[in-house]
Amino acid sequence: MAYECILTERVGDGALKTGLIRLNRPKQMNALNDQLMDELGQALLAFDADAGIGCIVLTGNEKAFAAGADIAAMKDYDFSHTYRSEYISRNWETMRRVRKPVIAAVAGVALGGGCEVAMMCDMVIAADNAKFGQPEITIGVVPGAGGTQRLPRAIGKAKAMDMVLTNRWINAAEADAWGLVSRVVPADKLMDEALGVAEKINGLGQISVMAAKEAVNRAFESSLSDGLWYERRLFHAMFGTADQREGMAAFIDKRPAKFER
Ligand code: CO8
Repeated sequence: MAYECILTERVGDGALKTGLIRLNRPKQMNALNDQLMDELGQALLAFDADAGIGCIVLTGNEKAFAAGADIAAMKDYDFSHTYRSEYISRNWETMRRVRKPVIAAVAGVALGGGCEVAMMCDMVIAADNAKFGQPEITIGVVPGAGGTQRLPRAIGKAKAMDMVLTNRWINAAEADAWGLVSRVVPADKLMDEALGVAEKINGLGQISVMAAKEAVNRAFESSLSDGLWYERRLFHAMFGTADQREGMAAFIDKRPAKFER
């Protein structure tokens, strides 16, 4: 499939590959317009449905993961248009449907919708030059794709309010300390690290990987007792898989496991 605003490729040497998606509007700092978000949604769903792909890595370029929603495109929208067309949810919710792990590799700015897209991913790996912010308040709006909801869950109310109300940007070290990102690495090692993490996950049992992602995400959608019940049911279900038998037998036999492919 030919895309105009993103680049895609399959990466890796193992039986399961990584689906790599690069946001590719460099002149606009990867500002997110409808076409880009439509293409991103299509690419995510295509990799998710591809039995040869274990993990997806989403990245930008060295200056920008994404500088937010495309302001030039949305400046003339009115309430009627945004409401009727369900601006944002038409193509911004796709990430939630992806069952395989999605890793954001963030260098440069992740602002507004860019920060929100990173937060939709399952893990965020940041280059040491990464900057995160929610500047919507400075252009007369509020975050619209999860900034007021996922940010406080990630870093707590006090820090989230600071970022959302004052347009405070944080650097990679702060994002790491505050729990917004999983790891920080030197900028020139970003893709090696993200693809290495993906490759590690690709080597595991796919059913348990998808179930683990589902269970962690459930923690944000349910009470503790419901979440614990859900986790326990998934744990029990794993005993119906060949990967459970192989994984445990391999441990006992002191050999690498050969999971189903
Ligand atoms: N939209 C459109 N164009 C952009 C955007 C953007 N968000 N960000 C940068 N650009 C363009 C600039 O207009 C400029 O274009 P040109 O060369 O034609 O003038 C080019 O990218 C380079 O930008 P700068 O010259 O400004 O480069 P600097 O290095 O000086 O600054 C910054 C880079 C810091 C990223 C700066 O451009 C900036 O502050 N950008 C805007 C950041 C912002 O406010 N983002 C939030 C947008 S609102 C949002 O994301 C709401 C999300 C809600 C949910 C989703 C709804 C769809």
